Amino acid sequence: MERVYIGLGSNLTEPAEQLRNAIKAMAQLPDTQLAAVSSFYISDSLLPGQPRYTNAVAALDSALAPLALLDGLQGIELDQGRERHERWGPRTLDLDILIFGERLIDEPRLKVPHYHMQARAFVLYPLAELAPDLQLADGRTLEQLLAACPFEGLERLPASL
Ligand code: ROI
Repeated sequence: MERVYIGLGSNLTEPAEQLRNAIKAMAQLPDTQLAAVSSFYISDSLLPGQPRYTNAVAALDSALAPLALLDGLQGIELDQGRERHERWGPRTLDLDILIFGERLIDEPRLKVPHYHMQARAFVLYPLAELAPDLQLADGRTLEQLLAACPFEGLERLPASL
């Protein structure tokens, strides 16, 4: 089993409900257990002109290979009505593998640690709820990334699940 952190995001069709459904679906993935879920956070889209996003991070313990887990997550995205139009477009559900055990993965379909997590408050703050002492496989600590990324613009929801 390896500890895996998943970033969840949605800005269409009842975002909080999308995240709750995705969490239930991830708990049903083969050879995988749901270990923890962060609070939900709301923030403006990094791209103007889109609805606000709801984001969270979940911790899984999984015996799946990284690409098998990615297939499972993409299946959940499709089940929840994800349509791939333009890159960075609004979406009912986005599931990103942020961290996969101690692994550094550089494949066409999957790069881990997730390339964009380092500067995104809506990823780093929920991740810090679950793993404040996390060190990335490339040596950087979550504490360092947080220090460079203000909480600014995030709204933490009191009740999430
Ligand atoms: N903005 C926020 N706040 N949350 C996201 O998950 C998110 N995802 C995206 C873009 C459009 C970059 N902006 C986002 O893909």
